[in-house]
Amino acid sequence: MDLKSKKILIAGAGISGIGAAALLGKAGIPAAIYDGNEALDQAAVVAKLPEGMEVSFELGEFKEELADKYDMLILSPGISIHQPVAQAFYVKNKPVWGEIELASHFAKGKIAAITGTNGKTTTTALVGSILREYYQSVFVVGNIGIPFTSVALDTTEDSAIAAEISSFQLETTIDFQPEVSAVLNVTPDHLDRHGTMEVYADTKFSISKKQNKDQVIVLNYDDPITRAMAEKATAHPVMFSRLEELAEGIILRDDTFIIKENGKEMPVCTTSEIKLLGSHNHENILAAIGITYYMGVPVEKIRDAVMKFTAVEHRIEYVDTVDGVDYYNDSKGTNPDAAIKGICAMNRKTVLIGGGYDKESTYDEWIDSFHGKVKKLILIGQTAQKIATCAKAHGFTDYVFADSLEEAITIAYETAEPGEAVLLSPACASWGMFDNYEQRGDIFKEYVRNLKE
Ligand code: UMA
Repeated sequence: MDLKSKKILIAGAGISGIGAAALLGKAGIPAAIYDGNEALDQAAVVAKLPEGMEVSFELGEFKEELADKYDMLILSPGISIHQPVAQAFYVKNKPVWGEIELASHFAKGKIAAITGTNGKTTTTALVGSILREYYQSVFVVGNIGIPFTSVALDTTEDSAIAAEISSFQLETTIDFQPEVSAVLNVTPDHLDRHGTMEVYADTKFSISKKQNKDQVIVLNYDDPITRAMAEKATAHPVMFSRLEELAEGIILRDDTFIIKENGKEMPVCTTSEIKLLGSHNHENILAAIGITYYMGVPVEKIRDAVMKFTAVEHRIEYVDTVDGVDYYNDSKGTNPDAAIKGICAMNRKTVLIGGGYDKESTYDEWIDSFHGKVKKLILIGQTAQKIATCAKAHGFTDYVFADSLEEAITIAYETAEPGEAVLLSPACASWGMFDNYEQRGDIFKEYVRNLKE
């Protein structure tokens, strides 16, 4: 499709929308930006766009006429395909693309695309590090916070791209065709947006919908939902397992990560040689080994990169020790399943800060994972009461409410004793109190450091 002849409307003036506008600007294509925020700082948006770019704004409540005025829509991931802005274009049979579709229209090189409920940021960052051991030109993009559109024009035929892709972004992919895709796991998340687990899992699987049999989809054998995807896949499925001795695939046998292919075994490294903690990270490593091996990286290069790799920011990240108490930032624990991994990684009594935006999750398994390890639960945000009710039903009553993250940290500081830990691992999204989980994690870290002053 020739975009130059199209009148394009971009919906959402956040990281993704600005990335899309900048890409169009660099490609010499004018664009208009729609945002629901009437008070949007237009000058701040223009300052982030290429100099002299032709851009106009449509702000406030969406008007149907805009779908007549424009030929196609580029939708930010935070806006669902069911919202009026997207529906207005769909009913007129006008194309609706997202960041990933737009970027891949311009990008060259090989793409490794990673999705899953949990572990996708760590796995994508690790995949990027491994690719850098072998490829000269590597880009790490997507839901990880760097829009794919921002680098699409810098890629060449020799580039390798590691893209973290959320279910929101997968709603608007059409011809996107990665060389290697991966679905790490699927557990309940974002059900307020996708409605049912079936729709959510299908959206995740659509990462592979345009792949052919010469391309690869890496899947988690230990997760029944992703295991079943192998049967429907048009790409060649490669399984990884932390628990089973598979005949083919990527496995963890005792303490060794092994690639098994065509009856051949290739050991990569052992758990004692790596810096990442926790069994969930062993799964991320298995996936990253599979993804990069099928992106053509030699085993010894994979080994070197895996051994060097350390944790990513906001994921069970050690912040500081204050008066003998260790503080950990797990702001990336945005759903109960991710937050369970945060608790499991703690090896002592922990004061836990949880709660946030309501994604209609259930918290039963998260509460059950406390196992006498959680000394006190400090609840913030929209879900505080819902979590408290659930905790009570599971016999856990050591909870208190706080009006802000700052107040929660003060309570945690007063509660935790030397040798114990304080963990921010909310089991909820940050929205409503913060712009995103990064901001929540950064503010947590700032408050913790202030405790020392
Ligand atoms: N807006 C509207 N109407 C709406 C919703 C939003 O006009 O109904 C406008 C807002 O006023 C704002 C803009 O849209 O100006 C925000 O757009 P956005 O919510 O799509 O956020 P971006 O800043 O563009 O960041 C997005 C992703 N955010 C979401 O999916 C919510 C970022 O993922 C991603 O890093 C970035 O694009 C680059 O790809 C964040 C995220 O929370 C990390 N992801 C979810 C997750 O990981 O669970 C999916």
